[in-house]
Amino acid sequence: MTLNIGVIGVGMIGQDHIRRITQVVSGARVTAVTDVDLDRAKAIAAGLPSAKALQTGQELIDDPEVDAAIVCSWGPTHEEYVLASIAAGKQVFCEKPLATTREACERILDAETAAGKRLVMVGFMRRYDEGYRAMKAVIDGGEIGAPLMFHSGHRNPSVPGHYTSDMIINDTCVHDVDVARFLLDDEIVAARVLTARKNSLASEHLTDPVLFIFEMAGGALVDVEASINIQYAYDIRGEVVGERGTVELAETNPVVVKGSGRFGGRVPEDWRERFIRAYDTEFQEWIDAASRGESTGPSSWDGYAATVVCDAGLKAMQSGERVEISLGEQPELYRTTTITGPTGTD
Ligand code: NAD
Ligand code: ISE
Repeated sequence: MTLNIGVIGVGMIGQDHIRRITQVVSGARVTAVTDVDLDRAKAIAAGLPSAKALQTGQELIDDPEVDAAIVCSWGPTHEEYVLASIAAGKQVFCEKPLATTREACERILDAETAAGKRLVMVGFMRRYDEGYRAMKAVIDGGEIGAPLMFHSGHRNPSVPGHYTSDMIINDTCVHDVDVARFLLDDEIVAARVLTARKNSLASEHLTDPVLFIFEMAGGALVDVEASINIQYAYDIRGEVVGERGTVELAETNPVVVKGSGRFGGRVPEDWRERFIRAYDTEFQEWIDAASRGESTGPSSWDGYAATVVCDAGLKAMQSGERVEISLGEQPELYRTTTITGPTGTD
């Protein structure tokens, strides 16, 4: 079966996912696209063999030639399209964040639990990265003992002009929040944020860099160093310190180059390059599951948890205080597939 996909929002990542569906992964094709910038949607559709440009996201979700939707529009618009997909009974892949407020995420949890089956997957692609998967296998295998600390480094060379001061937490660190829950298989119960001396290369309105610190329910500590104007490259780091050993992400280069009295390798330019294989795996797993009418991967609960932690992070950044986090009771629907399982289906 070929899964017919409709794409809502055809900006940077929407176009990258269309390339992936069309040229890299198997079992799917793009049959419809939409964007508030309709000319952009028309231009993208014109370059595809079987896609039409539609006026709105709702029209796309209702279209009989769309089996499943991908939401790649701006964060505050995600809730509307995820809810519409659930109402239509269609599988939906939503780029992070699931939604930008706790209340919006709760409305999605309520709609999905009322539907009685998982329909939503959230685009936390780090769970599909070979490095993070290998780290998790080491932790789960017990070799380093119980994990005590996780140091995460998230360095962006620059950010787009529309990036606001809150986004260092809810657009950038949201990935570290999810990967901490994934690696440590635990929920976050408190957060604080320290701001360092400001990078003079950052725009006036941005806070950069920050140290976002979480306490896990089981007592482990996580520190995330986030930089958004570090110029030199897109550099993602991670190290888990256990009771009797450590595990860390290796550099991603297949070769080391020596010359002119130095040795070195390439550091990725941006997230597209660093996580290219992770996005491919993420999409193949989603397409395979959606074609069977099933869900897989990071759930609405994972999206909700990440948004609630980021809300707390924003409060902590503004107040300078430690902020406690309570997620409330996890609905039964999500109990089998949260945190640990990017590959489990239900
Ligand atoms: P972008 O600005 O390049 O593209 C967004 C597109 O959505 C634009 O073309 C815009 O016109 C369109 N749009 C906005 N509101 C819309 C609406 N209501 N209906 C239809 N189209 C609408 O942004 P981007 O970098 O592609 O990011 C898009 C989403 O993907 C964001 O949620 C972002 O956080 C996420 N993202 C995820 C990753 C990742 O690593 N997983 C990387 C980049 C972006
Ligand atoms: C971007 O939206 C992403 O999701 C990238 O993965 C992240 O590294 C970057 O900071 C975000 O702006």
